[in-house]
Amino acid sequence: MVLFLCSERKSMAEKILMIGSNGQIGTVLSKELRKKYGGDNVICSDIREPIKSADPFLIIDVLDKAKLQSIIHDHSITQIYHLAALLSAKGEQNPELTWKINMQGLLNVLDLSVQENVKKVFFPSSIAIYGPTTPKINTPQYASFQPTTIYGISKIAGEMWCEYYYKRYKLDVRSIRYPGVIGWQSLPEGGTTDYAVEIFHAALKSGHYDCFLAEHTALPMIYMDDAIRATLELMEANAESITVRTSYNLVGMSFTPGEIYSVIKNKIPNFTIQYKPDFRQKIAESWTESIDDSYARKDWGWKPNYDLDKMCEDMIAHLKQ
Ligand code: AKB
Repeated sequence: MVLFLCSERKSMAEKILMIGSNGQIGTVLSKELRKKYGGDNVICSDIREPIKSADPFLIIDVLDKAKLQSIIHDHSITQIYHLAALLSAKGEQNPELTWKINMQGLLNVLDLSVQENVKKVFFPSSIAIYGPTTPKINTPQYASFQPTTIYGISKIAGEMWCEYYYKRYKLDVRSIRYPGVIGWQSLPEGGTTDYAVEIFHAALKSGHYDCFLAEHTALPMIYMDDAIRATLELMEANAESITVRTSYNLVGMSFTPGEIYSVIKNKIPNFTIQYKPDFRQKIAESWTESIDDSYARKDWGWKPNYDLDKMCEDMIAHLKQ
């Protein structure tokens, strides 16, 4: 009877919980979800209050399982977007804490989703799962993945847990391996691909950028608009069309710091750059340069809209405003 009421209630309206909504992707994705499902139906949450308030908002530490359970239960949550994680560069400064937040946090979400009858879960994976044994060009969906960072290790393990929960408990978990995400709306924090956002702010503010990666280091990237659209398209796809239950390869473009610098310089002629690679260079070198995302294209119709030129134009136009 209780189960019946529960599933009946959940078929009436979506109630979404986003965990880690203050981050680079969460800030933008939560707004899009609110447009789609209605403001009151998307509960944002993080361990700190956001800079700009976004009601309804709750303080949640994903490691506090009891509190998380009562929130999922009391709000009759039907979908969870679990975005809370420490990224590649910051993760290396505290591997134990990174493992705890990234891994235990995900396990709490998966476990409670089964217990509380949550219909769908989104888990962001990353290009950080790739490593020195992974083919660097056109990286296939299935290959050898031996990541070198604790962030990458937590993401590949997380992917396996998602597939396990899908197979064992029929939990509808969906996931994307995000490349570096570039957007004007929010700032990334603690990642290796952060340079590709910082460079725009520096170009417009001071006209100079000290780049922490070397000039010729190519990495896969995606513009925020494409990343958000991909996430929503994946979450709305028919469950039968999803053939990958670990995480989908996905890419918008690939470029080096030298290449993005010259596109920006075309638009801001006095812009200068100096390459000062630090510990993040080694992380970037362990990742791949370009990605084969044909599974995402075939299964749910993925197609990026932005290449390097179009992205730079849009970024500069928005940041100038
Ligand atoms: C990072 O650089 O750590 C992230 C990522 C690629 O997941 N942006």
